[in-house]
Amino acid sequence: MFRKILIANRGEIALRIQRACRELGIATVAVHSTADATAMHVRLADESVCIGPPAAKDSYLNVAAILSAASITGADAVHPGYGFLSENAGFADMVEAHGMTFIGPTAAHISMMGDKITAKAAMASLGVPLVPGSDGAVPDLETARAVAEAIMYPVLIKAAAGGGGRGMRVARSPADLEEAFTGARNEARSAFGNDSVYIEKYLDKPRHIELQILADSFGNVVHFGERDCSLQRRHQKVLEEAGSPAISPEQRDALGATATAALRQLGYRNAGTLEFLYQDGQFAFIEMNTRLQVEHPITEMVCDVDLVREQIRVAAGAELGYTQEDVTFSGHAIECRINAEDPVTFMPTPGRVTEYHAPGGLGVRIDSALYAGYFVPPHYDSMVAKLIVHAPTRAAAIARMRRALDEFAVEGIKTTIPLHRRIMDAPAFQAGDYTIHWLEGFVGT
Ligand code: MV4
Repeated sequence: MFRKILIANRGEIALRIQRACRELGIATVAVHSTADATAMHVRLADESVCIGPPAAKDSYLNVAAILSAASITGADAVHPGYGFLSENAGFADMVEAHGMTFIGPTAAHISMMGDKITAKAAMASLGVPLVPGSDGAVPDLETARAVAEAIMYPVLIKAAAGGGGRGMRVARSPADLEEAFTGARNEARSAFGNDSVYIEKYLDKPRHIELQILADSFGNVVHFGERDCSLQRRHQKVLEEAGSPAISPEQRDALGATATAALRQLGYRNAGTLEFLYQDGQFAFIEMNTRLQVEHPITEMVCDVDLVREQIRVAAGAELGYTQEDVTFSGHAIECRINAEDPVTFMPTPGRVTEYHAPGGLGVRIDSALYAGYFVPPHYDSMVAKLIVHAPTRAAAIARMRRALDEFAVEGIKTTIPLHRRIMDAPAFQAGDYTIHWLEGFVGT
């Protein structure tokens, strides 16, 4: 097992990883920007190293500074968390080249999944269903026309290097195609430095459902069921549920069997998430995330598993030690992402937190690095807390979330707590009757 892990992240996820390390008896090294000198992840770590000025590109994305911090503190592994360098194959390579373990998949698997075209080709060859679309990259408008005619409009042009909705354009009819194709291509070139694009049939009312998997280095792969992440605004998830209100246990088992078989064939290891669109009773793979995700706690609650502990164990060369039959699902979990934002305009609201009181009681979990007196810096993501509830049924989880939101006190800055209260009270949410478009209609954007 590792003796010391450097955590290349900040905020709640740095704390989350520290907690797993502490329970495993592993020492922790925090890294921080000058803006985060008094942050909770620095205060609670065994050691800390300042790695640069506030801007993420100079600190949390500063590979040389992070590797130096790992070397001088004698860390034997690096956990990247989510965001920042977590899906940077070059960083994973560099960590390993410096004689340390990157807690995640191989650089080759990160690269394969980072390019959506190679990710889809790999999954298709292993029997995972896809949205109908082009066979790989679409080099020119003429090819785009032929593909669109074959799969029928509406179609979506997507960037191979995409994610977060950038470099994506809908063409509803042949008249839209040229502008969508050149628009997607130009946006992909400027956003990612890679103008490779592909085409899919546009699904108009899907749910966004993802499957959590975990693999060791011995070919053991298990899944921990699905999360429904359909409640999003401008490609930012707002609330997630495990399981999905739209999926039966039989559908979960079938999808899980297909996905785990595919990842076993690929020789994938560590944690990963397969993203699907679900519409008209069909799943279609769209992307894979090769890291721990923000919403992993809801899976932990329904499966009673510590996913970060498992990531560390398998990275250290341990076997999973259990099989799919040992994974059980109990009750329902919901996560509300609490952002330092105006709940109506969604403008970020950095500033001083003057009062802080977290809810508690049965089935309530808070993952947050907030404290009374903390100054929320303006330089990073606005998510400041995750409120997670677990209860025997979905209705009981909604009731529990409602009362936990009412207990939650964050003063001095505006947060999205009032938005989550409105969602809990919405009949469509209570019925589980929503797609990826529902929230944007609900909040009026
Ligand atoms: C789609 C789609 C409809 N049809 N693909 C958006 C981000 C990217 N990761 C995948 N996205 C979508 N791909 C086809 N063929 C609709 C979206 C989409 C979406 C997907 C998941 C969650 C939120 C979304 C919001 C808008 C569009």
